[in-house]
Amino acid sequence: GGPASLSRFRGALVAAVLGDCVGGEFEGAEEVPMERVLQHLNSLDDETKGTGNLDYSDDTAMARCVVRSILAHAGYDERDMAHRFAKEYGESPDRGYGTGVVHVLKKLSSSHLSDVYQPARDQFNGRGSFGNGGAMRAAPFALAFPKLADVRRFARLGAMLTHSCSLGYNGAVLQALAVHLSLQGALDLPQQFISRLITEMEDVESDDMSRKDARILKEAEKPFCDRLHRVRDLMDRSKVSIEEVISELGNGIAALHSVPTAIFCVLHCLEPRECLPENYGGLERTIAYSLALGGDTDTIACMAGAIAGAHYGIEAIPQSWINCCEGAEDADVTAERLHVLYHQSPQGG
Ligand code: R7I
Ligand code: MG
Ligand code: MG
Repeated sequence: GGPASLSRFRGALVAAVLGDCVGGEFEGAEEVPMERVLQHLNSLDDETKGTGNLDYSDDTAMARCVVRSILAHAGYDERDMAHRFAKEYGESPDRGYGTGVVHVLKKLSSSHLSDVYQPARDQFNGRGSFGNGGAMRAAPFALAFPKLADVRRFARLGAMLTHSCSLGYNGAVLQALAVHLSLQGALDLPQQFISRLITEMEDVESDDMSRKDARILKEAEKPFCDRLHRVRDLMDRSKVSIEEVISELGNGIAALHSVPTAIFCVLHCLEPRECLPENYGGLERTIAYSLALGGDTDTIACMAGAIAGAHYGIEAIPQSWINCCEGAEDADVTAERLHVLYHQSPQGG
Protein backbone atom coordinates (compact mmCIF):
# COMPACT_ATOMS: atom_id res chain seq x y z
CA GLY A 1 0.00 0.00 0.00
CA GLY A 2 0.93 3.67 -0.32
CA PRO A 3 2.06 5.88 2.58
CA ALA A 4 -0.18 5.53 5.69
CA SER A 5 -2.42 2.94 3.99
CA LEU A 6 -4.80 0.81 6.06
CA SER A 7 -2.67 -2.27 5.34
CA ARG A 8 0.32 -0.60 7.02
CA PHE A 9 -1.72 0.33 10.12
CA ARG A 10 -3.02 -3.23 10.45
CA GLY A 11 0.44 -4.66 9.80
CA ALA A 12 2.03 -2.50 12.50
CA LEU A 13 -0.45 -3.25 15.25
CA VAL A 14 -0.89 -6.96 14.46
CA ALA A 15 2.83 -7.69 14.02
CA ALA A 16 3.53 -6.02 17.38
CA VAL A 17 1.12 -8.42 19.09
CA LEU A 18 2.64 -11.29 17.12
CA GLY A 19 6.17 -10.42 18.23
CA ASP A 20 5.04 -10.25 21.85
CA CYS A 21 3.11 -13.55 21.71
CA VAL A 22 5.68 -15.66 19.83
CA GLY A 23 8.61 -13.95 21.57
CA GLY A 24 7.37 -14.92 25.02
CA GLU A 25 8.69 -18.45 24.47
CA PHE A 26 12.31 -17.26 24.64
CA GLU A 27 12.19 -14.20 26.94
CA GLY A 28 15.24 -14.25 29.19
CA ALA A 29 16.97 -17.09 27.34
CA GLU A 30 20.66 -16.42 26.92
CA GLU A 31 21.26 -18.19 23.65
CA VAL A 32 18.56 -19.22 21.21
CA PRO A 33 19.77 -21.32 18.27
CA MET A 34 17.99 -20.38 15.02
CA GLU A 35 16.95 -24.03 14.75
CA ARG A 36 14.82 -23.68 17.88
CA VAL A 37 13.31 -20.41 16.65
CA LEU A 38 12.27 -22.02 13.37
CA GLN A 39 10.86 -25.05 15.18
CA HIS A 40 8.76 -22.73 17.32
CA LEU A 41 7.56 -20.74 14.32
CA ASN A 42 6.79 -23.92 12.31
CA SER A 43 4.68 -25.20 15.18
CA LEU A 44 2.37 -22.19 14.68
CA ASP A 45 1.14 -23.85 11.47
CA ASP A 46 -0.21 -26.77 13.51
CA GLU A 47 -3.93 -26.01 13.65
CA THR A 48 -4.66 -28.68 16.25
CA LYS A 49 -3.18 -26.38 18.89
CA GLY A 50 -6.19 -24.12 18.65
CA THR A 51 -6.79 -20.44 18.15
CA GLY A 52 -5.11 -17.81 20.30
CA ASN A 53 -3.09 -20.31 22.31
CA LEU A 54 -0.15 -17.93 22.74
CA ASP A 55 -0.94 -15.32 25.40
CA TYR A 56 0.19 -11.74 25.06
CA SER A 57 2.20 -10.10 27.85
CA ASP A 58 2.45 -6.62 29.41
CA ASP A 59 3.78 -5.25 26.11
CA THR A 60 0.44 -5.80 24.38
CA ALA A 61 -1.68 -5.23 27.49
CA MET A 62 -0.28 -1.69 27.85
CA ALA A 63 -0.35 -0.97 24.09
CA ARG A 64 -4.05 -1.84 24.11
CA CYS A 65 -4.58 0.74 26.88
CA VAL A 66 -2.75 3.35 24.80
CA VAL A 67 -4.88 2.60 21.75
CA ARG A 68 -8.16 2.59 23.64
CA SER A 69 -7.36 5.80 25.51
CA ILE A 70 -6.39 7.65 22.34
CA LEU A 71 -9.51 6.44 20.52
CA ALA A 72 -11.82 7.35 23.41
CA HIS A 73 -10.47 10.91 23.58
CA ALA A 74 -9.43 11.40 19.95
CA GLY A 75 -6.03 12.34 21.36
CA TYR A 76 -3.79 12.05 24.41
CA ASP A 77 -5.37 12.31 27.86
CA GLU A 78 -2.85 11.63 30.63
CA ARG A 79 -5.31 10.86 33.42
CA ASP A 80 -7.35 8.49 31.31
CA MET A 81 -4.30 6.62 30.02
CA ALA A 82 -2.83 6.31 33.51
CA HIS A 83 -6.15 5.05 34.80
CA ARG A 84 -6.36 2.42 32.05
CA PHE A 85 -2.83 1.17 32.82
CA ALA A 86 -3.72 0.79 36.49
CA LYS A 87 -7.06 -0.90 35.79
CA GLU A 88 -5.51 -3.34 33.32
CA TYR A 89 -2.79 -4.24 35.80
CA GLY A 90 -5.38 -4.72 38.57
CA GLU A 91 -7.42 -7.09 36.41
CA SER A 92 -4.49 -9.10 34.95
CA PRO A 93 -1.41 -8.63 37.11
CA ASP A 94 0.29 -11.79 35.77
CA ARG A 95 1.23 -10.60 32.31
CA GLY A 96 4.95 -10.45 33.10
CA TYR A 97 5.35 -6.79 34.08
CA GLY A 98 8.77 -5.44 35.06
CA THR A 99 9.44 -5.70 38.78
CA GLY A 100 9.76 -1.93 39.23
CA VAL A 101 6.82 -0.71 37.20
CA VAL A 102 4.24 -2.61 39.28
CA HIS A 103 4.77 -0.06 42.09
CA VAL A 104 3.87 2.75 39.70
CA LEU A 105 0.81 0.88 38.45
CA LYS A 106 -0.44 0.31 42.01
CA LYS A 107 -0.03 4.02 42.87
CA LEU A 108 -1.77 5.05 39.65
CA SER A 109 -4.90 3.20 40.74
CA SER A 110 -5.45 5.79 43.49
CA SER A 111 -8.10 8.32 42.51
CA HIS A 112 -6.63 11.11 44.71
CA LEU A 113 -3.49 11.46 42.63
CA SER A 114 -2.97 15.12 41.74
CA ASP A 115 -0.04 14.52 39.37
CA VAL A 116 -0.20 11.27 37.37
CA TYR A 117 3.49 11.58 36.43
CA GLN A 118 4.66 11.60 40.07
CA PRO A 119 4.70 7.83 40.79
CA ALA A 120 7.02 7.29 37.81
CA ARG A 121 9.38 10.01 39.11
CA ASP A 122 9.68 8.24 42.45
CA GLN A 123 11.12 5.08 40.85
CA PHE A 124 14.72 3.99 41.41
CA ASN A 125 15.57 6.58 44.08
CA GLY A 126 14.03 9.41 42.14
CA ARG A 127 15.84 8.86 38.86
CA GLY A 128 12.97 7.03 37.19
CA SER A 129 13.07 3.82 35.18
CA PHE A 130 15.17 3.38 32.04
CA GLY A 131 13.42 0.08 31.22
CA ASN A 132 11.89 -0.50 27.80
CA GLY A 133 8.30 -0.48 29.12
CA GLY A 134 7.62 2.96 27.61
CA ALA A 135 9.04 1.98 24.23
CA MET A 136 7.23 -1.37 24.01
CA ARG A 137 3.87 0.44 23.90
CA ALA A 138 4.94 3.47 21.81
CA ALA A 139 3.84 2.34 18.31
CA PRO A 140 0.19 3.48 18.65
CA PHE A 141 1.33 7.11 19.02
CA ALA A 142 2.75 6.93 15.50
CA LEU A 143 -0.56 5.50 14.25
CA ALA A 144 -2.67 8.20 15.91
CA PHE A 145 -0.82 11.41 15.09
CA PRO A 146 0.22 12.22 11.52
CA LYS A 147 2.53 15.10 12.48
CA LEU A 148 6.05 14.13 13.53
CA ALA A 149 6.12 16.81 16.24
CA ASP A 150 2.98 15.30 17.83
CA VAL A 151 4.41 11.78 17.65
CA ARG A 152 7.51 13.00 19.48
CA ARG A 153 5.57 14.94 22.10
CA PHE A 154 2.90 12.38 22.95
CA ALA A 155 5.13 9.29 22.78
CA ARG A 156 7.32 11.03 25.33
CA LEU A 157 4.46 11.99 27.67
CA GLY A 158 2.80 8.58 27.35
CA ALA A 159 6.04 6.88 28.36
CA MET A 160 6.59 9.28 31.27
CA LEU A 161 3.50 7.90 33.01
CA THR A 162 5.74 4.97 34.04
CA HIS A 163 9.26 5.84 32.85
CA SER A 164 10.59 9.24 33.89
CA CYS A 165 14.30 8.64 33.16
CA SER A 166 15.23 10.20 29.81
CA LEU A 167 16.83 6.91 28.75
CA GLY A 168 13.41 5.35 29.16
CA TYR A 169 11.17 7.93 27.49
CA ASN A 170 13.64 8.85 24.73
CA GLY A 171 13.61 5.17 23.78
CA ALA A 172 9.84 5.42 23.40
CA VAL A 173 10.26 8.51 21.20
CA LEU A 174 12.76 6.65 19.00
CA GLN A 175 10.46 3.62 18.63
CA ALA A 176 7.48 5.83 17.74
CA LEU A 177 9.57 7.80 15.21
CA ALA A 178 10.73 4.55 13.57
CA VAL A 179 7.11 3.43 13.16
CA HIS A 180 6.14 6.90 11.92
CA LEU A 181 8.81 6.87 9.20
CA SER A 182 8.11 3.26 8.24
CA LEU A 183 4.43 4.09 7.83
CA GLN A 184 5.40 6.73 5.25
CA GLY A 185 7.38 4.18 3.23
CA ALA A 186 10.77 5.45 4.44
CA LEU A 187 12.21 1.92 4.67
CA ASP A 188 12.33 1.82 0.87
CA LEU A 189 15.50 3.88 1.36
CA PRO A 190 17.20 2.34 4.42
CA GLN A 191 20.18 4.74 4.45
CA GLN A 192 17.89 7.75 4.53
CA PHE A 193 15.72 6.06 7.13
CA ILE A 194 18.57 5.68 9.62
CA SER A 195 19.93 9.17 8.82
CA ARG A 196 16.56 10.74 9.55
CA LEU A 197 16.29 8.88 12.85
CA ILE A 198 19.76 10.11 13.83
CA THR A 199 18.88 13.69 12.90
CA GLU A 200 15.70 13.58 14.99
CA MET A 201 17.39 11.94 17.97
CA GLU A 202 20.21 14.51 17.87
CA ASP A 203 17.54 17.03 18.71
CA VAL A 204 15.59 14.81 21.13
CA GLU A 205 18.74 14.11 23.17
CA SER A 206 20.00 17.69 23.25
CA ASP A 207 17.98 18.88 26.26
CA ASP A 208 19.50 19.35 29.72
CA MET A 209 17.75 16.38 31.32
CA SER A 210 18.93 13.92 28.65
CA ARG A 211 22.48 15.19 28.91
CA LYS A 212 22.43 14.99 32.69
CA ASP A 213 21.05 11.42 32.76
CA ALA A 214 23.61 10.29 30.18
CA ARG A 215 26.40 11.73 32.31
CA ILE A 216 25.16 10.20 35.57
CA LEU A 217 24.66 6.79 33.96
CA LYS A 218 28.08 7.03 32.27
CA GLU A 219 26.71 6.65 28.77
CA ALA A 220 27.79 8.44 25.59
CA GLU A 221 26.85 12.14 25.40
CA LYS A 222 23.81 11.24 23.28
CA PRO A 223 23.25 7.55 24.03
CA PHE A 224 20.58 6.74 21.42
CA CYS A 225 22.45 8.62 18.69
CA ASP A 226 25.58 6.68 19.59
CA ARG A 227 23.68 3.39 19.21
CA LEU A 228 22.06 4.46 15.95
CA HIS A 229 25.52 5.14 14.52
CA ARG A 230 26.43 1.59 15.48
CA VAL A 231 23.27 0.36 13.74
CA ARG A 232 24.37 2.21 10.60
CA ASP A 233 27.84 0.64 10.75
CA LEU A 234 26.39 -2.86 11.21
CA MET A 235 23.76 -2.52 8.49
CA ASP A 236 26.43 -1.60 5.94
CA ARG A 237 28.16 -4.93 6.44
CA SER A 238 27.15 -8.05 4.52
CA LYS A 239 27.95 -10.42 7.37
CA VAL A 240 27.20 -9.75 11.04
CA SER A 241 27.19 -12.38 13.78
CA ILE A 242 24.48 -12.56 16.42
CA GLU A 243 27.20 -12.22 19.07
CA GLU A 244 28.33 -8.93 17.54
CA VAL A 245 24.81 -7.55 17.45
CA ILE A 246 24.36 -8.41 21.11
CA SER A 247 27.69 -6.90 22.17
CA GLU A 248 27.30 -3.74 20.04
CA LEU A 249 23.59 -3.06 20.59
CA GLY A 250 22.39 -5.33 23.42
CA ASN A 251 19.31 -7.50 23.90
CA GLY A 252 18.33 -6.43 27.40
CA ILE A 253 15.45 -4.87 29.28
CA ALA A 254 16.79 -1.27 29.16
CA ALA A 255 15.34 0.86 26.35
CA LEU A 256 18.88 1.73 25.29
CA HIS A 257 19.71 -1.96 24.90
CA SER A 258 16.61 -2.94 22.97
CA VAL A 259 15.09 -0.15 20.82
CA PRO A 260 18.15 0.34 18.53
CA THR A 261 18.42 -3.48 18.44
CA ALA A 262 14.83 -3.79 17.20
CA ILE A 263 15.52 -1.17 14.52
CA PHE A 264 18.61 -3.11 13.44
CA CYS A 265 16.57 -6.35 13.18
CA VAL A 266 14.20 -4.67 10.73
CA LEU A 267 16.99 -3.17 8.62
CA HIS A 268 19.05 -6.37 8.58
CA CYS A 269 16.06 -8.44 7.44
CA LEU A 270 15.04 -6.18 4.55
CA GLU A 271 17.10 -8.60 2.44
CA PRO A 272 17.22 -12.42 2.46
CA ARG A 273 19.82 -13.79 4.89
CA GLU A 274 21.72 -17.05 4.86
CA CYS A 275 20.64 -18.02 8.35
CA LEU A 276 16.93 -17.63 7.51
CA PRO A 277 14.63 -19.80 5.35
CA GLU A 278 14.43 -18.79 1.68
CA ASN A 279 10.65 -19.02 1.66
CA TYR A 280 10.38 -16.37 4.42
CA GLY A 281 9.33 -12.85 3.47
CA GLY A 282 10.76 -9.78 5.21
CA LEU A 283 8.24 -9.72 8.05
CA GLU A 284 8.81 -13.37 8.88
CA ARG A 285 12.58 -12.85 8.73
CA THR A 286 12.35 -9.91 11.12
CA ILE A 287 10.38 -11.85 13.72
CA ALA A 288 12.61 -14.94 13.48
CA TYR A 289 15.79 -12.88 13.68
CA SER A 290 14.55 -10.92 16.71
CA LEU A 291 13.88 -14.16 18.61
CA ALA A 292 17.29 -15.60 17.74
CA LEU A 293 18.98 -12.74 19.64
CA GLY A 294 17.65 -14.07 22.93
CA GLY A 295 17.30 -11.77 25.93
CA ASP A 296 14.18 -9.58 25.97
CA THR A 297 12.73 -11.42 22.95
CA ASP A 298 9.04 -10.59 23.41
CA THR A 299 9.76 -6.87 23.59
CA ILE A 300 12.38 -6.70 20.83
CA ALA A 301 10.15 -8.77 18.51
CA CYS A 302 7.16 -6.62 19.47
CA MET A 303 8.97 -3.37 18.62
CA ALA A 304 10.62 -4.77 15.47
CA GLY A 305 7.23 -6.22 14.50
CA ALA A 306 5.55 -2.82 14.71
CA ILE A 307 8.20 -1.15 12.53
CA ALA A 308 8.30 -4.04 10.02
CA GLY A 309 4.51 -4.39 9.95
CA ALA A 310 4.17 -0.70 9.06
CA HIS A 311 6.53 -1.34 6.14
CA TYR A 312 5.31 -4.64 4.70
CA GLY A 313 1.61 -4.34 5.59
CA ILE A 314 -0.88 -6.91 6.89
CA GLU A 315 -0.61 -9.17 3.82
CA ALA A 316 2.95 -10.08 4.81
CA ILE A 317 1.88 -11.76 8.06
CA PRO A 318 1.04 -15.49 7.75
CA GLN A 319 -2.59 -16.09 8.75
CA SER A 320 -1.57 -19.20 10.70
CA TRP A 321 0.72 -17.03 12.87
CA ILE A 322 -2.04 -14.48 13.46
CA ASN A 323 -4.45 -17.26 14.47
CA CYS A 324 -2.17 -18.36 17.31
CA CYS A 325 -1.94 -15.00 19.04
CA GLU A 326 -4.32 -13.79 21.70
CA GLY A 327 -5.33 -10.25 20.86
CA ALA A 328 -4.22 -10.23 17.21
CA GLU A 329 -7.79 -10.03 15.92
CA ASP A 330 -8.54 -7.19 18.33
CA ALA A 331 -5.42 -5.32 17.19
CA ASP A 332 -6.57 -5.66 13.60
CA VAL A 333 -9.95 -4.12 14.39
CA THR A 334 -8.53 -1.20 16.40
CA ALA A 335 -5.91 -0.52 13.70
CA GLU A 336 -8.76 0.36 11.39
CA ARG A 337 -10.14 2.85 13.91
CA LEU A 338 -6.71 4.46 14.34
CA HIS A 339 -6.43 4.72 10.57
CA VAL A 340 -9.69 6.69 10.50
CA LEU A 341 -8.56 8.97 13.34
CA TYR A 342 -5.17 9.61 11.68
CA HIS A 343 -6.75 10.63 8.39
CA GLN A 344 -9.35 12.80 10.13
CA SER A 345 -6.62 15.03 11.52
CA PRO A 346 -6.04 18.25 9.59
CA GLN A 347 -2.53 17.09 8.63
CA GLY A 348 -3.62 13.49 7.94
CA GLY A 349 -1.69 11.49 5.33
O1 R7I B 1 10.42 -1.10 31.77
P1 R7I B 1 9.43 -2.02 32.35
O2 R7I B 1 8.00 -1.72 32.11
O3 R7I B 1 9.74 -3.51 31.90
C1 R7I B 1 9.45 -3.91 30.61
C2 R7I B 1 9.96 -5.29 30.42
C3 R7I B 1 9.67 -5.85 29.07
O4 R7I B 1 10.67 -6.75 28.69
C4 R7I B 1 8.37 -6.58 29.29
O5 R7I B 1 8.19 -7.60 28.32
C5 R7I B 1 8.51 -7.11 30.71
O6 R7I B 1 9.15 -8.35 30.75
O7 R7I B 1 9.32 -6.16 31.35
O8 R7I B 1 9.61 -2.20 33.91
P2 R7I B 1 10.62 -1.49 34.95
O9 R7I B 1 10.42 -2.27 36.19
O10 R7I B 1 10.40 -0.04 34.98
O11 R7I B 1 12.07 -1.76 34.35
C6 R7I B 1 12.49 -3.04 34.05
C7 R7I B 1 13.77 -3.36 34.80
O12 R7I B 1 14.81 -2.54 34.35
C8 R7I B 1 13.69 -3.13 36.29
O13 R7I B 1 13.03 -4.16 36.96
C9 R7I B 1 15.16 -3.00 36.65
O14 R7I B 1 15.74 -4.28 36.73
C10 R7I B 1 15.72 -2.29 35.43
N1 R7I B 1 15.82 -0.84 35.64
C11 R7I B 1 16.69 -0.24 36.46
N2 R7I B 1 17.62 -0.75 37.28
C12 R7I B 1 18.38 0.10 37.99
N3 R7I B 1 18.22 1.45 37.93
C13 R7I B 1 15.09 0.12 35.08
N4 R7I B 1 15.46 1.35 35.52
C14 R7I B 1 16.47 1.15 36.39
C15 R7I B 1 17.29 2.05 37.15
O15 R7I B 1 17.19 3.29 37.13
MG1 MG C 1 6.41 -8.65 28.12
MG1 MG D 1 10.00 -8.26 27.44
